[in-house]
Amino acid sequence: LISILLAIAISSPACAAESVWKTADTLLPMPASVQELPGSYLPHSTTAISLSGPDKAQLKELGADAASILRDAWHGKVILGHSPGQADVRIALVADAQANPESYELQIDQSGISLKAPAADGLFHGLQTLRQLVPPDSQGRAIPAVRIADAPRFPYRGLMLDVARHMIPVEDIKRQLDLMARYKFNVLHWHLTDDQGWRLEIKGYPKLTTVGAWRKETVLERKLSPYVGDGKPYGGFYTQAQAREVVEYAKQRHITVIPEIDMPGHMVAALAAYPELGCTPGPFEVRTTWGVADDILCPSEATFNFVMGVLSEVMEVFPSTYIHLGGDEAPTIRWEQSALAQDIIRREGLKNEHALQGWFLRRVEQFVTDHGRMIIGWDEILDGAPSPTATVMSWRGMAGGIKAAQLGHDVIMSPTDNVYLDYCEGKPPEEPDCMVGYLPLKKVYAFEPVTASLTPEQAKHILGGQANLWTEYLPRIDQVEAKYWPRALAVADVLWAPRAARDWDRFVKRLGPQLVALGKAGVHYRIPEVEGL
Ligand code: TNX
Repeated sequence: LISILLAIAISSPACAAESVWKTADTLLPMPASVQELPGSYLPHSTTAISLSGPDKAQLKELGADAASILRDAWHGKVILGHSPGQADVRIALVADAQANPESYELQIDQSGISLKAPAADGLFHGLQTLRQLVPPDSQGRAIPAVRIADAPRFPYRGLMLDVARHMIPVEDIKRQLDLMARYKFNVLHWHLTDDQGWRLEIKGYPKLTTVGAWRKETVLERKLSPYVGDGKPYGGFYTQAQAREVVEYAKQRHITVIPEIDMPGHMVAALAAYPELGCTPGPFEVRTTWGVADDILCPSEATFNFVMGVLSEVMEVFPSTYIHLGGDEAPTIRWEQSALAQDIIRREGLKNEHALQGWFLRRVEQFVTDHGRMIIGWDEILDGAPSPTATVMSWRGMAGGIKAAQLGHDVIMSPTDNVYLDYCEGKPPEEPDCMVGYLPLKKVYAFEPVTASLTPEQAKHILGGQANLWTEYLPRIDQVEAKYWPRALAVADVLWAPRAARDWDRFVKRLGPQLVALGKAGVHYRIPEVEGL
């Protein structure tokens, strides 16, 4: 009986459906549409690639990417520059001003592989999908024929990395960029400054890195208290040349690096270097404890000059449309006590210190927009009447983002509840190196940037989402990687795949091959405690 049932199963249409899932179940993020075709493609010992389209320089880069994917997979010879008629792999840029530049179509059939897109972004994403269909060392294996038509659900798909609390070497950042690209993230939000360290060289303000990049002790504290230091100094910074290198490396992977210079709070490292920027005389020390500091920038003309000087250099290094100005967790106590701050409040007819923070940020925003850029701020900026052109990053849950979208701001959703990857993945206290809060993989996968409380018009303001990694408890790169991976894969899927494709069990299935891939790449990922994996 069993063999009869098996025979029926193999020859029945259900079996065809099964192989659709086979292809789709290897892909992450899930494409917008995956359609099974009859047959398969068996690679030859030599693979010829054709490249067609207007932008030769871009095509050359993409051709090199394709060749490296196919060599890793099949270990055969790969030749670039054939005519499409003779090629096994046909890559084409087909300009279409109406189409989403990140979209692509990938078809595999007996005749080979064809990938086309309206822009280089789409071709690049298509190659990442191809990499998953032809994983490393899969020589001799036929690829089931399939047609994939794909485009992201959201245009902004980000990961944030905090290098202020712990310095992360350039090589390790590059490695995260490699992984991000594979899963179609397109933004790295680089948190470069905080109370515990200033990490970017600023030529006009050298003390930011001679003084502000170094703290007295390596911090060993387990939680917010009690504090334990080991007595050894800790620090480091990126030269502008290194930062440019990261920007360029990201660009080659179709990722934009958005720098954050957090102000007016989270600025104690800068105050340690230039105490005259504070409301009290100081001296200040680069902090060796975590949490929120009372000392913030004073809204003086000296501070504006400083901020403009810093941002001028930042904008030279980072070509991103957006510059992140922070704006989170700025206690008002110093401004309440400051004659200078109170004078501005009176002069400008402001209601209180929150309104003063709004005034401060609007003035800085003006400087940024005068340079043709736009700003992002954490959701606290809503307390100070931000200009409508400011994009709001909602971290204290979704409420700030919802309110911002209702007010007409663009929004990036980044709520602690779902996407704070510094929170514990294991049940506390099993994990020593995490922030309080329990965030297992399934809860990350439940992240939904668009809520029912938004009208379709308001929902258009939700540009996407971002997962944040604060590094208070993560001095080593293996710890950083274990916090990102694989939970960032859930974020990647949520932000790329159509809403209707959300399915936990199938996600778990699709995760399997990706964990194998992460393992092969030597990533220190954390094995999630998930049933059915
Ligand atoms: C809040 S999220 C912060 C960070 C901390 C983080 C820890 C945000 C804008 N500010 O300074 O590192 O919590 O989870």
